[in-house]
Amino acid sequence: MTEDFRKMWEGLGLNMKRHDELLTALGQFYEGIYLSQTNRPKGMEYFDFVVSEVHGLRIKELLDRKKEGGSVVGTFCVYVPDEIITALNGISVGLCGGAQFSIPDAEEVLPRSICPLIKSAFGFKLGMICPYFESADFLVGETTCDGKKKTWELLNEHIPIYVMETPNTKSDEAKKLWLAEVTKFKDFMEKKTGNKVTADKLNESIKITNARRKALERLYELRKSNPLPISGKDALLISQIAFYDDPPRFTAKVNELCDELKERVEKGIGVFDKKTPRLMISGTPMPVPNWKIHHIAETSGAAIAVEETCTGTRYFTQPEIPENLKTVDEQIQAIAERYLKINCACFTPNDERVADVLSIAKKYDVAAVIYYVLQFCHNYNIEYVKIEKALKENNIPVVRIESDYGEEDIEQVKTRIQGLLEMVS
Ligand code: BJ8
Repeated sequence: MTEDFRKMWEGLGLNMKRHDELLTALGQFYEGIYLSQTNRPKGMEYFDFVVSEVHGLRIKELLDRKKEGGSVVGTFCVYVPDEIITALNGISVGLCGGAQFSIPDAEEVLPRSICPLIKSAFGFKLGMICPYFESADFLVGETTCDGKKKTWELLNEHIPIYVMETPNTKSDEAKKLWLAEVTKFKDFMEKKTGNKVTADKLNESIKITNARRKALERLYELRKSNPLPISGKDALLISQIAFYDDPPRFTAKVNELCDELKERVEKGIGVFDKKTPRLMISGTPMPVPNWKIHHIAETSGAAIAVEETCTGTRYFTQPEIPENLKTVDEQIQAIAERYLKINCACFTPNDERVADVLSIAKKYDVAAVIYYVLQFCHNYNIEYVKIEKALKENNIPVVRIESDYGEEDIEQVKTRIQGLLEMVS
């Protein structure tokens, strides 16, 4: 099978030397971070398998779907409506980069002083390293931050990218703009795929996407228990995999895992001692393989109970889209409304996010918060001021950690997390 995969990667035009190096590094990294954990739920075996096959079987599935007339659509933000992509026989794959590996490739072109998530993704394309990028027919970007929207212009020189204009406010005018953008995206997708959206197809894809979010919500509900039935690291991995695995299969596997976790909760079985301080992470998303903060925290005497990030609660907490609307217009309206409820720091003002952080911290009974900012992300960095104030007023200690994907600051991050833990013990 490996020989077949090699042929597949060569067929995609990957830089095989760099790709081999990446796979080796990823395998070693994963082993050290994930397989070293003890008392993991049995249901994690599926997710370990997905990681081991991340460039193999899943890529083969994507290419097989393309042969049958499907399109692979690369995305970078939870604002891009998966429902529309799925209804048009598309497969959405999240392409945000979480690896240091591709950053030197990006820095050949991009300034160094921009967010590592953008550089990592851009570097994967530039270096021809990632089979997801090379499988994608086209990409969908958004204008959520300056770094992204200017990078799309450069990425477009390598692969076609359609850009959705995401508003900066949630005013009535912004709602109209967003509805128009979602409608335009549907029209674009129809033209690009040669398919036509029908209410039936859209209801079907709404059901698939709702089910995936509900499964994640169930997983997070179980993380409210003490002791925690699953580590934060494992929960993060599941959220990351949600962005590229086959949605119905992913949903079934998360639900199977949740059945096991429910049993653990009933029997009082946990992965950490009951007295381990529970922490929340709030801030920028953590795409694969960014497991840095979780790993440092959970090997420093803390347990991560919840993430208020787009690889966490921001992905699934908005109200469900109704599954039985009669017309495409009503469905598009409902999709636009649902997505505009995501409280990303790109909005101003954004008091809803401050309220979310407080309420999540309380619901998950956390002792403290790690506010995580990817270097050079001004939106999340500046928003910290309000979040810190609100948390402090509620006697919830918080530390801001601004970091990248490198290893240079690991000791410093560890010291800061240990300092936070001293405050709560
Ligand atoms: S909805 S958080 S996925 S934009 S790329 S803003 S880290 S400087 S990712 Fe995001 Fe959508 Fe918002 Fe969520 Fe900052 Fe980096 Fe920009 Fe980033």
